[in-house]
Amino acid sequence: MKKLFTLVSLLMAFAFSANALEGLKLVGNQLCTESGKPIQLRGWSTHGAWFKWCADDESDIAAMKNEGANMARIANYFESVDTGSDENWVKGFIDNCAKQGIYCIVDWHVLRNYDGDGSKGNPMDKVSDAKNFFRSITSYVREKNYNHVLYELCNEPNYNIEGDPYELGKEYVWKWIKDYCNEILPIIKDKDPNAIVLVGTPQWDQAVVFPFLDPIDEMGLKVMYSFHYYAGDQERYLGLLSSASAFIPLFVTEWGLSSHTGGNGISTKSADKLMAVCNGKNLGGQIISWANWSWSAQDESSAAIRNGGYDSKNWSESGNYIREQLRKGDNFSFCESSAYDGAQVFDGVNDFYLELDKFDKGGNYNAYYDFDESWVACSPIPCNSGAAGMYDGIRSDDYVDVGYTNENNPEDGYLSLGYIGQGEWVKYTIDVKHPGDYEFETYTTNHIDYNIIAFTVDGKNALVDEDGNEIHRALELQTSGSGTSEEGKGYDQWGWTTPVCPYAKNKKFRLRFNEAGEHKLGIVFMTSTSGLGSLKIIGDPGNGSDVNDVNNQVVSLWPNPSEDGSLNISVNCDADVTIFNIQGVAVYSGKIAAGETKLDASLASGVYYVTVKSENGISTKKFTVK
Ligand code: IDC
Repeated sequence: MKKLFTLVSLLMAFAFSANALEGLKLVGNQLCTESGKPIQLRGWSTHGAWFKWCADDESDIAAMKNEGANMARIANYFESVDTGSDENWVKGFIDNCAKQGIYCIVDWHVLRNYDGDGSKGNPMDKVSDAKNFFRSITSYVREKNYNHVLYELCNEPNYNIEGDPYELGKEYVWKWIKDYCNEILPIIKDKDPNAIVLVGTPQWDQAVVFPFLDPIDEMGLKVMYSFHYYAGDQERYLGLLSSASAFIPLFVTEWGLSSHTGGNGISTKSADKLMAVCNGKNLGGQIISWANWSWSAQDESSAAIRNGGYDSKNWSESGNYIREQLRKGDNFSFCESSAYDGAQVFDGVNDFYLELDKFDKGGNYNAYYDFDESWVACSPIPCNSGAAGMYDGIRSDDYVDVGYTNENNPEDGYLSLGYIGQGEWVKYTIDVKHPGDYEFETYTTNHIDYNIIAFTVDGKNALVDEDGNEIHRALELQTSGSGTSEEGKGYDQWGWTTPVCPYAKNKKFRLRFNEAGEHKLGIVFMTSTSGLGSLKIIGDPGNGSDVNDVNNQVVSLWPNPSEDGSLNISVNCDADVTIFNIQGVAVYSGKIAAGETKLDASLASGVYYVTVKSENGISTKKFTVK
């Protein structure tokens, strides 16, 4: 039977050999084909090499493809639990994927340190083996001129202690990963610089805040970050994927329908939620690729195949669930929400206080992501234990937990967000009258939580530092007053504070609105957070008077559209000019004097924003290059 299948698939491979795969690239955070079309890679991960009988010749890859997969992940375990790293198996697998015309991920399967104290998954422990491995694989890929191979540098770096992803990853694991990337990325850059590179995140690929809180040096490569999910017992992490999607390119390089042990039955409800997030219901509107654990006949619920193998159609429940997902093909659906009670108006001149109870309409997954539709205990990890609609009458059909900052005297305070779990986000429709970068403050308590917060405008990062750069895209809320941060205390002590970045403590941060008009402002909680009373966006009085209005100082911008990438700009005071592309990346910056200036920025065709900053303020205008 297997032979017949092999013959048929070889014939098919021959017939379709003209179907060469397109290379992959990133457009903003979105994985796309070379021609710029968003693509979702879907399929299975292999088990370790000791189960390679399920993934050792071309018929195995053909069987995956036959079920609708366009990608396979090769889990190259490299330590004593199995037969060790098997480079030849990996190379053969790469060849077979090429023949079948599907993409593949080469995964250096960091799991734990078997030689050390048996607990920590520090990728640096085996860095010289990893370097040899990636040198050999990238050389092979280059020699064969392949463009279908993605590299996953380290499966699941971890400290092997259950708990909050931020706290535990903070001290150790992200530093390990950064050091490791500094060793491995140059090897990839040398031999296969156009490949997609997948970088693991702390706490078994769940602490996805680090890449945008404290970014690595990506060395100009196309880097995406891994997230892992086990439906049986890890639903409390799903919001992290949903929220991080607005900030970084993500790839679910491993997920199972089982619990994280690989066993304990399957949880299709939780799996459905992951599929919805991957298919576009996430803050960033990102289409997220995934690989399911596992393509094997291991005797555990996560395995796709039962004894007897796929050619006798002996699929497991997990296998059948994945086959059903694959059969659906592209099945995308994005968040939709609308203003609760008209847009909240920020005139750009006066300080603006966001009314937190007036989040958008549209419900969970659309207007917000709130983990606990019903109460869920999730000890020992701090997460959202609040009841939906904490107070009767306040949006009680929704799950966002709204309370008062002053319970004894509600009039004297704000309606606040509370019981905030990691990965939750809330959207507000806000009408911005003057574009620009604005300072802000938050009304916070004396908290005990980790309090990492981020902001989006229209699903993209909105945080810039005082130099206008988007490097650190998450901040830490500061305690109010001098209160204690002991557990259970300080929740009722509120005050205005300015969030700071723990990795750039002296920098000031601002919220950027590129254009006037209605926008969706997203407030994003990347860790558990004790409470948010209000957000104050500080107005710029300069925006109010005609004399100081920098908008009026831009006499004109022409031609728009520009034909050749150059642009004339006319201002009546000295100013700094920065041009951003549609992804928010600065592509030009310089100083101009009052009067007319021709900017020769040699811009490629596309849509851009030019920001003009002078001592009087800031203004942003949109233009197009043909
Ligand atoms: C598990 C396998 C199991 C094997 C074990 C070896 O399912 O058969 O005995 O590895 O350590 C991961 C890992 C992945 C695990 C999987 C399930 O990346 O190697 O596979 N899992 O426990 N992370 C979370 C879950």
